[in-house]
Amino acid sequence: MSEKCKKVYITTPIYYVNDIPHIGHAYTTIIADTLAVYSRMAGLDTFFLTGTDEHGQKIEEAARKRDKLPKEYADEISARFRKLWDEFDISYDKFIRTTDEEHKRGVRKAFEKMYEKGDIYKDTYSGHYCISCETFFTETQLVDGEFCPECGKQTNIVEEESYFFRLSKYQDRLLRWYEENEKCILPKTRRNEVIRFVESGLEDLSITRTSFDWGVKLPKSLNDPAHVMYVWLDALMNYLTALGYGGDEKRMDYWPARVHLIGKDILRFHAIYWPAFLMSLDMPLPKHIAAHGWWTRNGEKMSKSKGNVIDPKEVVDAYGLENFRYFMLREVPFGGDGDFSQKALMDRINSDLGNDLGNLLNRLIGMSAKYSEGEIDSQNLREYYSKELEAVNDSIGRLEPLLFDMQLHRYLEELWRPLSIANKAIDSYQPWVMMKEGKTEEALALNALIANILAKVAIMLHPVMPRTTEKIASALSFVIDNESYRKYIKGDELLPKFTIERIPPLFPRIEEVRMEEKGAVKEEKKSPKGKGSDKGASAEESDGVISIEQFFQTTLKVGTVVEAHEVPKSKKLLRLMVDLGEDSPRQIVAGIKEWYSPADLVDTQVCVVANLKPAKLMGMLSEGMILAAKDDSGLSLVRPEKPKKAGTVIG
Ligand code: ME8
Repeated sequence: MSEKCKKVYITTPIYYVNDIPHIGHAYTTIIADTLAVYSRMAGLDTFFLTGTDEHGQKIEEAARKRDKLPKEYADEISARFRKLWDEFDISYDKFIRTTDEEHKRGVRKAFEKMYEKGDIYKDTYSGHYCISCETFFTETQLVDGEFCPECGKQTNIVEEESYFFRLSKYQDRLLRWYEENEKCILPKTRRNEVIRFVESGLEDLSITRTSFDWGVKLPKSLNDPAHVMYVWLDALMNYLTALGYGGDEKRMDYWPARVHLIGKDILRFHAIYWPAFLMSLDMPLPKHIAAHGWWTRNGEKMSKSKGNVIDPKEVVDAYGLENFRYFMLREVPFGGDGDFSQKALMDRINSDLGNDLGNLLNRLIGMSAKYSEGEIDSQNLREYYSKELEAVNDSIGRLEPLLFDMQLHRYLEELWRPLSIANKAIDSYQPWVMMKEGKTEEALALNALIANILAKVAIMLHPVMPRTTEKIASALSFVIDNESYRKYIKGDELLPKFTIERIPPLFPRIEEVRMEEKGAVKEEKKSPKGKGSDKGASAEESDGVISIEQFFQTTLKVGTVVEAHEVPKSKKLLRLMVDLGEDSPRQIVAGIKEWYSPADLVDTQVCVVANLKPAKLMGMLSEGMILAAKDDSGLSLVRPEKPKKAGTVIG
């Protein structure tokens, strides 16, 4: 790592509190923790941030479904994340919540600054909004004209007054940044993707909403209480507010971030919006935005409906926290997708950890007990094994850059080379033969070689397996800290004379799977929503397959249109009054003006989603949604084949 950068700021995404933590969250957090532990050990002043993202329509709805207030619900889930990270010994320095007052103050401050700079303006927004992804899409981005290109869910047409951020203004500066900073987005293939996206043109970004309430209010100076901030502006700002931005500024010297760790699903927000916001705030840009791939289970997407979502706690209880950490980092090249299977996990534990590492320590304990009552002395090591030592040092020297380039699987691969040198040395020099032949000095020097290799490996493996490596170090009579790192990794020192401690095997062999195989649904049911996507693998998703109970959560009714009106200034919307057999007709605003005129609709029947949360479109309340089908030839309303009484339930 460059000496210039003495302060290291590492972040995870802040996780949505609409669902409980799962393996994907654990993965990001474990990578970030590994980097943080490493930089602390390397003597760098490190600040590691994680937390929860608690605002937005998605959370408001998740809370309502459970009959809770959003804050009450957010408190509960946020605490579960925090508890899990504590149980997992995650060494975060701060756990931020977007409902924290200091955070909200910082976000408002940033908004004010961008506004004063002329980067924010007010206009009317009309677009397709996906609540699940909290994102607007243009018509051309939608799948089949209505489904979210990210998660496949139905989008809603939203037309409302909004503040916009001049994202388009930053297009050229962003492109220059990607070009001049080869490693700003890792892995590099992702950088190319981002460049192509930005080159295709950026539209200004709607950054406030009026149709719900659960968010950060605008600064008082704008005097516009109807608006709350777009959840992504609010969320991204956490990286700055956690350092005191807009408040005491206490930790601002950690900025810019060394790395924002994220999953590939949220790259666009981090690689485009976030640097543009920072440019607007005249802040330096992060060094790396590193996007990892997606975890599946036994080759299948994880989803609640299949019941195959992996609870990281369950894996850890069954196989051990540090084995799990090692597996996740070693199994998949960073950026690629990974598959979780118990077999793969067991193989890694039994083979890499048990055979290559654990057995080496056991062999050393056994040999040194036999030949020298456990005493290990490095004094003759260089004389007999300088070639091996050099090869080991070469390998160790290649490691650090791999870590901060996020090549974590290669880091571990390279770290196993010294172990293989050690194991091979025992097999080829056969110390038991040397002892028989009276070459005691050589045999004891070989033990010292093994001990020194184990010490170096333990130090470099420490960020991945903190406790296990502490046990190895303690058996070898040293402590893993900046001092030992400087002596044995950066420097050329060898372990002083010591007596090895006998410790029980670190990686007892695992013969049988320890977790029940869940959700062994082999046949992938075809999603009616067309394209699936990355986001679909997260725990909250259902891949489009729902139970009959879930279907009946939607109330569909036949309605009779009693009035239909154009909406002034809107190209897309019509305002209908629909009789659903209730006391009075409901007002429904529908985006169907391109295909129907008001006169076509009056006295006809339509099918209505009757239990949808009322939404405001262009300031008008809409109390339901009309069903329609759209293909290349246009849009048609879905209607009962024969007239039915207004209010008849469909299903
Ligand atoms: O997106 N495999 O939060 P989120 C690997 N609040 N990683 C996965 C995964 C999987 N199957 N599923 C989730 C948000 N992740 C926003 C972030 S940041 C300013 C705001 C990981 O709870 C991955 O890191 O949906 C992904 O980016 C993150 O969880 C998304 O978490």
